[in-house]
Amino acid sequence: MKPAKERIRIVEGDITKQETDAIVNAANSSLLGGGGVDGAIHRAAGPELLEECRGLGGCPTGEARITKGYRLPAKHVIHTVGPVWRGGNRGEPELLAACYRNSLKLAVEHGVRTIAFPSISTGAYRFPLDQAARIAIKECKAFLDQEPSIEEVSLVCFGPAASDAYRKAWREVFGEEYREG
Ligand code: AR6
Repeated sequence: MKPAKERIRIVEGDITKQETDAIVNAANSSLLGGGGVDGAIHRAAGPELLEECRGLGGCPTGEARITKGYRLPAKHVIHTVGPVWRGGNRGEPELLAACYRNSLKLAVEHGVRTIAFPSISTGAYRFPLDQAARIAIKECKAFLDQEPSIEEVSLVCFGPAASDAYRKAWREVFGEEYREG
């Protein structure tokens, strides 16, 4: 098994374009669409995605649900609901960590080998980016250390500020610079 640090990538771009087995959506608990990355995923996937989501009956914060990807390059969409930042003392860090863990668990159950995550909760839900990036990398590392079936996790950064924050968090978690490739 390759070490976790060789199976996690930091990429800058649009998650709807990722050609991974699954992409993760930063949804809200209704699972009926919204703005940000959720809006972009629903637009790119087409109306069948909303139809399937209607049948799921929502999703609590910290949990995850899976659907097909429809018109997306990705075969599956894993919808997870991040916490709204309310100052950090309402269980937000643990709930965000649970989003990564539960999404990866669902991915394994569905035979997903490559998966792309957006920076959950760091847009409309206002989770501080530096802390969220650290949680994302730490949780992906811990999961991959225990689970050989996931070949690649892409952490998709929407712009250079997010990409810088993830690189900084990488140094904190792995104790070395992030290297492409
Ligand atoms: N590809 C990758 N990342 C993106 C994209 C994209 N196409 N578009 C935005 N981001 P947000 P949240 C980044 O607000 O904070 C929705 O309305 C963005 O820069 O999408 O979890 C839902 O329905 C940010 O870093 O999600 C919920 O109501 C990150 O994605 C609520 O927003 C997350 O920002 C969820 O809020």
